[in-house]
Amino acid sequence: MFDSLSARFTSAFSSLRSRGKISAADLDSTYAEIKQALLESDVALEVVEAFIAEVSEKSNQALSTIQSGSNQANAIFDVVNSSLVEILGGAARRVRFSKNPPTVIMLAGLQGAGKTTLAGKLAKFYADQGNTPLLVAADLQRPNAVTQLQVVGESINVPVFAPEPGNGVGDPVKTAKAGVEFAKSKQYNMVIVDTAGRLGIDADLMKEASDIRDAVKPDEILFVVDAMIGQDAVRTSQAFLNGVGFDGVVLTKLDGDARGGAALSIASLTKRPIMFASTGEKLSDFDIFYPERMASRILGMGDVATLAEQAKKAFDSDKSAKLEAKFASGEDFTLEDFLDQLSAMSKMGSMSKLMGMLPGGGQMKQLTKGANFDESEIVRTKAIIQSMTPRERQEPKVLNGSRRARIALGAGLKVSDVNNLVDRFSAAQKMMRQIRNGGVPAGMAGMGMPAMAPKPANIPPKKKSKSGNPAKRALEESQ
Ligand SMILES: Nc1nc2c(ncn2[C@@H]2O[C@H](COP(=O)(O)OP(=O)(O)OP(=O)(O)O)[C@@H](O)[C@H]2O)c(=O)[nH]1
Ligand SMILES: [Mg+2]
Repeated sequence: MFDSLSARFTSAFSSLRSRGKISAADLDSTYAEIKQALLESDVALEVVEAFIAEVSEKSNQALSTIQSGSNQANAIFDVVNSSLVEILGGAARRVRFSKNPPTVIMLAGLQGAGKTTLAGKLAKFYADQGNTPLLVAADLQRPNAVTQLQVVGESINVPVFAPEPGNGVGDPVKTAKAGVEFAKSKQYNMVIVDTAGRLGIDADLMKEASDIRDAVKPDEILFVVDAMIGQDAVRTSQAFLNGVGFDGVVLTKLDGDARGGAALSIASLTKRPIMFASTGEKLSDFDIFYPERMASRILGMGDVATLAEQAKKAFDSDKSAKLEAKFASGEDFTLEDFLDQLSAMSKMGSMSKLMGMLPGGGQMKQLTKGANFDESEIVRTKAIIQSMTPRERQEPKVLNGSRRARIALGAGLKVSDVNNLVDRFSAAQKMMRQIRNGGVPAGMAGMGMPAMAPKPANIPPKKKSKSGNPAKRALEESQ
């Protein structure tokens, strides 16, 4: 998302920063470049024009008091940044909880936009904060829509209210109303109503959605929209705004290759804030939408705030503190610690997702397009460590030939893969000892990242098992 837009902004500003004093012609060419970049990202023309007009007016004001070229470029950058934040909806708004629970959230949007997935994500997000959500299946259009929501609900332990045979089957309005009544009687504090999607702007389905709205009087109607929608964003969001009305927008599939124009157009045209962002198929691929963070990403400054939050979530703080204490006390970093770190890293997401959050990451991603960040190397490394006994993880030196053969078999890999890992791990461990002892490690060998560490030649295990007795050996290896 936004990679090419971000690369264009970065290049426009780096050429502006390289000028001495900024002339009117420099400004014009910068605006032209920004305009072109936004249009190519599918931002609606009227939004682009309003944006450029605002930026040029504010820049002129800012420049009237600044003399030096680099300060001028920075002032324009600040103006563009704040205008981007503004068209993305300004300060993020949160769901308004009703004074009389349950708080009712209704989802509306085109077919396949991601409503049912979002229903699960919202339920999980709010349940994790101590709320008691109930999911209501008011999509009775597709035969398996109810089952889909039930599967989602089960996976997060959130109950789903669905019509029972003979009880208002086929009537989504009655189902939605009964669902809210049920939530009231059972004291759920939140109801999330999933509705049927529509292929295009379908009058019947639009009426169904507005009937559901009138029946359940939602506190929030969220318009769920696929970020890939491109230029159709304007027409579709206007149709939903007129047909059903909505209080906030949820952008889905932000993990895809969409050019991102929808994000910039919708909030600006409908004057409704983007409240949440959906970034993958997993129920945890979801976050509050922060306009400042998105603007920062578009401008090539990355999203370090989200990265830090994800790291905090992924790395168990107790474990991290223990590891730090262990390191300080002179104890060795073990394969068990390494496994913890690898698991936390995989929880943070794919390398390309993480790179997109680093300053300049968008550009890096463009430059390294197609480069193979070997995510499967992490999976293989985890499989090897997981096939080890606790003792082997603590004391890799016990790893003789037969243990290595057993581990390779358990992980479904070759003995040379196990050898490789153990060798690289030993190199990393040695380097950490050198750092701790104030020495300068020889090179950065074995940074702990198996995919990045240089591979030493495969050394076959030298020693045979200590014990020739198979029973004794099995006992030895079970430790
Ligand atoms: N990559 C990605 N896929 C998503 C995201 N959200 C939903 N999907 C996928 O998009 C497809 C459609 O999602 P649904 O949640 O069923 O969409 P819906 O709006 O309920 O569709 P209808 O019920 O047919 O109107 C599914 O395959 C989801 O897994 C997202 O943020 N990223
Ligand atoms: Mg659905």
